[in-house]
Amino acid sequence: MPVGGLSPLFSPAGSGLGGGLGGGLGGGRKGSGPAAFRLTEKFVLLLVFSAFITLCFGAIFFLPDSSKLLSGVLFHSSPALQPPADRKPGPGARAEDAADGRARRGEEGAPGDPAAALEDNLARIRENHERALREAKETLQKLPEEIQRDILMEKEKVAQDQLSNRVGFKMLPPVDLAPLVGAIDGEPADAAIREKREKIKEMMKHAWNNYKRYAWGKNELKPVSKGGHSSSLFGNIQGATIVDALDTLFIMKMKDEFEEAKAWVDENLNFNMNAEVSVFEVNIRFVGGLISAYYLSGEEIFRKKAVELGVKLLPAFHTPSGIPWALLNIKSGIGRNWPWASGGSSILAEFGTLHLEFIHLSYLSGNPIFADKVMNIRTVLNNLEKPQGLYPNYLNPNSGQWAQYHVSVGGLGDSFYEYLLKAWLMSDKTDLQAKKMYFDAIKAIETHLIRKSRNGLTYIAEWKGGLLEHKMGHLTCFAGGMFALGADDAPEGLTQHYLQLGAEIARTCHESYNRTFVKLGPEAFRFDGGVEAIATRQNEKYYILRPEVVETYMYMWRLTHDPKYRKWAWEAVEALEKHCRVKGGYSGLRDVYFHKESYDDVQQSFFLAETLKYLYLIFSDDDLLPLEHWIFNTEAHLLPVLSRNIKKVEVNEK
Ligand code: DMJ
Repeated sequence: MPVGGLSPLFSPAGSGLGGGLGGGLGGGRKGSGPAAFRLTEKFVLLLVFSAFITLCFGAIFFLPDSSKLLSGVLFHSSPALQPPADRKPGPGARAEDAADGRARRGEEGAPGDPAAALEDNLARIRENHERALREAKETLQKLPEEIQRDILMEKEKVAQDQLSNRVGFKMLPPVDLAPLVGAIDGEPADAAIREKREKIKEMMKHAWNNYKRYAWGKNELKPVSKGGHSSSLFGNIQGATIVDALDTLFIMKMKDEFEEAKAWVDENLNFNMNAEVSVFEVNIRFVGGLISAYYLSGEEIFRKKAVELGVKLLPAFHTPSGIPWALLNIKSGIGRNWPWASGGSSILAEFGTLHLEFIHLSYLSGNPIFADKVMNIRTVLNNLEKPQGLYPNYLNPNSGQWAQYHVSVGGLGDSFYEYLLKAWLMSDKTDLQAKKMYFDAIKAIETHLIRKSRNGLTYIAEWKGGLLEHKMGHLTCFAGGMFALGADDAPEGLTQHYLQLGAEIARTCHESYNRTFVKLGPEAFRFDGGVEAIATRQNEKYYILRPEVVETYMYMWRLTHDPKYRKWAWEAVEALEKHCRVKGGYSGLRDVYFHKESYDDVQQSFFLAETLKYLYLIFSDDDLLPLEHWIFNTEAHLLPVLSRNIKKVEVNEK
């Protein structure tokens, strides 16, 4: 490979250089008489000549302190010659040899001995020469693309270091925090609704207080065994529940709790560790949670931590295509993909769910690097050929090509589509590329994946190389809200159609809840083998406090005000209270069809970030977090729409 790689570099340039010099020299000799050299002699002469030139230049340029050498060698002026032990050797094995030599001489001869100094300097010339040759050889063995990538990585490292320093030295740009529209209140006039809203706040208190009591500072709570729960998704980063809960605490006006969470972030949230994390999870929960808390409260500490973490995530993008790795060691900057992912691929729902947070990181740091990264992902995806207009879930970051043709609006694909729509909305409807990609994608999804069951339930199946698996995940249920949220801007007069589609998905997902014993839905439900909206496999019957169904109810409520969505949301509240609430918090269930609760003993952080927040909003007035002003990231964290009139941020260099 290196040989093949070198030939395009060398052939045209090599022949050009050889021809030019040879012709020039030869021509000169010819004119001087019959003693003209033969071609081989010319070549040998040329080689000797260039070796000599290289040696001379090497002596001048590669010697760390050539002035000392010159003064020592040419003028025998001892003051310039320091005792050998004072000098620093260059890198590499030869440097150690030279240092050894110097040390030995230091023992033998007196400091300032000119002969020793000369020998020392020559050793250094040799050593630097060899290093330069080694590096040149290594570079020449690389493919042109690799060389280009190395240069880019170097440049980026410098940019990242500068950015880290800026964060460290509190040099982030001033941000124009436009007046926050509807960040609190939304108290309903109707007393019965108010009471329901209060009940949800009480649930948040129960979840928070128990986390605080039994798992403070850990990622999540084990509500049955009453201890901390750690997921490998966050490596050693701690405090997922605290960061995920911040904005929910804020909008529920749980001020004391918000303050204690802020103090914990300030004193304990630490990213300087040797930890391998999921780039996606850390982004949606930590970066998203911190940015959201910053916008709501205006507290600088949240912005600082968000940018600091964003910088840590940047090495994940060091792949040939710029499609990031799924997993990253935030200390070493080494990334890799999930071992189970088809052909070492990155996952669509993971690398496609960074856009919103990274656009805000650029805004909040005054540095375009974050936006550049996600815009490159966009470009790669936009340029790729899509089978039937669909986006497969697996993409190889080395080749920049799709791997396995598996398409899903649930796990592995879901939030990529959500982020296309929300990128368009968050840009104040200026990101037309995102809009087009979103509407093209959902058109293809409708054609190839959306089906109706025999009894009229609309569902979204999964597509595997052209064949449908008639299964829908709990995760897929978010799509009802997504279709409805985008409906207003739908092309070809399809607004009503997409609103209707959202309503149908909401109904199907409600059915998946209603057909269980506990009235909370399973992880996945099927439409085959004579069943509709029911889980048939034991390993798909669990419920882990996920939000997607109530998320869709929230959007449908806001966009239609059909009271059935409040009714369905309340059913979910009652079911959570009856089956998931335990003394030590809220727990997921292993089987939603089983008459006796079997707890999974995890209070997921997204229960506080998402499930309880969406429920609270359903029982609030619409002026709490109006949808025209706020975008919910996929973890329900709040990102303000970046108004097209927003002042450009200046980097404060002082
Ligand atoms: C959350 O972390 C996010 O909603 C994500 O998009 C999907 N999975 C969980 C909740 O189910």
